[in-house]
Amino acid sequence: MIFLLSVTVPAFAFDAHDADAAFTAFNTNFYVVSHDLGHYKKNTDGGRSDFWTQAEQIEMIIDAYERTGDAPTKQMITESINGFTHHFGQDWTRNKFNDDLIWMTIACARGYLVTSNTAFRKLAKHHFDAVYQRAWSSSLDGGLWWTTDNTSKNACINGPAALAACFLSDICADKSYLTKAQAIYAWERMRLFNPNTGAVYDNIHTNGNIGRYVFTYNTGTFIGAANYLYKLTGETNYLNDAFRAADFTRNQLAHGGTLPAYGSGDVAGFNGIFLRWMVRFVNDHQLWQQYYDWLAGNADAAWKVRSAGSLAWQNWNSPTPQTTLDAWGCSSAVVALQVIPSKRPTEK
Ligand code: 7K2
Repeated sequence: MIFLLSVTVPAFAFDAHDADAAFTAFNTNFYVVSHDLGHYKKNTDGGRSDFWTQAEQIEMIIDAYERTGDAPTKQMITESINGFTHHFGQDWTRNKFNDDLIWMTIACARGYLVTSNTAFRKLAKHHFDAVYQRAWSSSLDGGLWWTTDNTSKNACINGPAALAACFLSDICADKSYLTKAQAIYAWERMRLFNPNTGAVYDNIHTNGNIGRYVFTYNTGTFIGAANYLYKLTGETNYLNDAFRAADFTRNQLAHGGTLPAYGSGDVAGFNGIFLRWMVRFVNDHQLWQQYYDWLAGNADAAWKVRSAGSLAWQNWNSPTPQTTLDAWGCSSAVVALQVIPSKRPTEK
């Protein structure tokens, strides 16, 4: 019976109802709330998503809210940030991963923007400041260390931190954060970005060795930071960088089609992060003619692999298996359906 169900899921193109259905199914399977404290499970068997994947799933809720403006979704943003601080505390600096703190900083800054809850802004400011203080150094000509072990400077901290500083410049009305955002971005561009190809390399070790592999979450946050810095400064060089990284992702990482089929673990949700910042860039500059077909093709591919229960895992080339599924892996498809418009927007 389960076998029959699994082969009779129709393969329709996605529409706005599908975006609702994807978010609802995800929450049915993974969301836990009690006493107004929310969190996402680790997988369909239970557990709890860890620090940074929990933070990124809060961003997914914010993506859904930004699409619909639904009051229950807004409530979930508050519940899940409160659930996070109930579990991890109000000060996260015992966690040695600077990137972890910054992912949640971005979630809190965005959470503040949509709820006006100043406690969320305070969390964002406190943790950005703590990371900047402990992680910026002149070693390797600047940039932020990935962890407090100070052994490498990675794209996964510098791109998100540049973004976080842009958000803080806005929400704290404090231009010193813009200065920091520009410095962090300039360092990442100098050390980890290849302006000829658009590649955003993963990291540089203290010995100068560069990890030249490129993940979609790193091109995504680089595009997000470049786009935000353009918005705050009007400098067109930032936009040129964003185009380069976008085209590298489309042409080299996705080969013009479906984003990479990542395995399980931390990598499983990388494409959702890419799409969130990529679509923001496309929308801000009305680049739909250039990118809509590719983006919508990805949302379509993500939705087509869904299970009978409407969960879609992270490999958008292959049907979602009837096994234990990780929430983090299933979150990329949900993000795709929230941020990519189901109808081609008419360019303004
Ligand atoms: O090596 C870093 C990064 O440069 C690389 O892109 C990814 C690939 O792996 C790590 S970042 C993953 C960490 C995030 N913070 C929480 C840690 O548990 C996790 O290892 O996946």
